[in-house]
Amino acid sequence: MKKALLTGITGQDGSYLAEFLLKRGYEVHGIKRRSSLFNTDRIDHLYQDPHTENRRFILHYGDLTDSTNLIRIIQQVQPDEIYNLAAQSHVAVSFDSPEYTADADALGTLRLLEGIRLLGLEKKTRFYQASTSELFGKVQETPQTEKTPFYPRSPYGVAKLYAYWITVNYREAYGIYACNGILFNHESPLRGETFVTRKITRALSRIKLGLQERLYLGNLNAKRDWGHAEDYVKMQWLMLQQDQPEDYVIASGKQHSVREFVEIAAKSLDLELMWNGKGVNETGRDKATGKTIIAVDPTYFRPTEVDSLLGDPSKAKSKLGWEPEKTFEDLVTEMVTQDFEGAKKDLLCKNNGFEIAERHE
Ligand code: NDP
Ligand code: GDR
Repeated sequence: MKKALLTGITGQDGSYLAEFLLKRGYEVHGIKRRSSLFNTDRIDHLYQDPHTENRRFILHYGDLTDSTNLIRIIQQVQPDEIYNLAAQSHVAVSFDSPEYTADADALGTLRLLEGIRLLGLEKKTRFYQASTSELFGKVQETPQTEKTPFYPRSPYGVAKLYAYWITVNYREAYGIYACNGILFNHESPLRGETFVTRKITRALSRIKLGLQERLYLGNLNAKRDWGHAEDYVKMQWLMLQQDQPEDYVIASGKQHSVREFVEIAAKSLDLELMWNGKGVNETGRDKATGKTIIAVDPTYFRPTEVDSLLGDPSKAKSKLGWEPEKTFEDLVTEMVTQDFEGAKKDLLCKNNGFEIAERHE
């Protein structure tokens, strides 16, 4: 039985990948951080009681900023594959916490690779690094391929640049089977609530049911290449199953703006929109038309923005057989459907006298 060790198992990709690997018969080990509240919502359906015999889903406390702890876990697990999915993954937050982002995202990757080397696992343990389209940043050519030069535009992007190159370096220097998946934005109903897609589907669902007044966003003109996380984690696994370790762009090859995402999500909820909030009354709807207001709040602008990303997944198509199963429209529908169901539950609680927490950024 193969053993996989996942950092970031409590995140969006960690949850999908853990499920995927369990279905393929792996013993899955995950590193979770200690937190004052439960942080395992996304993987609770996979949980196996520690007293279960032959359990194949095992969690370890750990943190990417703590090398001795990482080394101890790798030593204990002796994994065939490590997937480094953990990161301070929010680009805007990286401007507020640049040093922590560098520690976790850049040095965290080094700590894992050093762990493999120090424990003499160079020939046994394969390593996947969650690299990102944010490496392209201020894009030098469109669409972006594995050969497009990097120009990161945030402390997050710069930290991930280090992680990208240290992965390449350990592959070349020590012969470790190590790969970078340069993944473009991928979303799902499990996406964190403060990333723009989930923020939109959640807010519009709540507006539809009268639980929220309006939606404040930043740059509506930013364009992204959005895919579905469930499709993308399969590629993370496939990258580690090849004869030779290589780096791959994973993208849908299609692009939409934030504004378009709002429009499509609103349409699926049958909501009429009005942009910019001019002439609004206090309910967040335009006085004259009653339409839902989307207002721009400069708080959400980034000091340096990545305006436009579009990936070319040709290499992954030809070498890994990349063929995503879900379209952009499937993605939006799935996210809206789930968030609308969540909003309906909140409304039910509210109507029956239970308080529901207002959760915003
Ligand atoms: P999430 O933000 O959903 O998950 C991040 C995970 O990392 C969480 O499990 C989080 O734990 C954990 N984590 C954060 N900091 C630390 C730390 N210091 N030590 C240990 N664990 C930590 O990210 P995604 O699942 O969306 O993304 C997975 C990876 O892929 C990330 O590295 C991201 O940067 C990268 N990526 C993501 C893309 C996307 O579009 N989703 C595209 C390209 C790359 P906790 O739950 O406790 O917060
Ligand atoms: P991104 O994702 O920065 O591409 O990083 P995010 O969804 O945060 O932003 C996408 C674009 O939308 C614009 N935007 C807003 N973004 C947020 N979060 N909130 C807003 O209110 C808002 N309004 C407009 C942003 O300016 C940006 O242009 C994600 C993360 O998952 C990274 O970890 C990953 O590496 C990259 O995708 C690929």
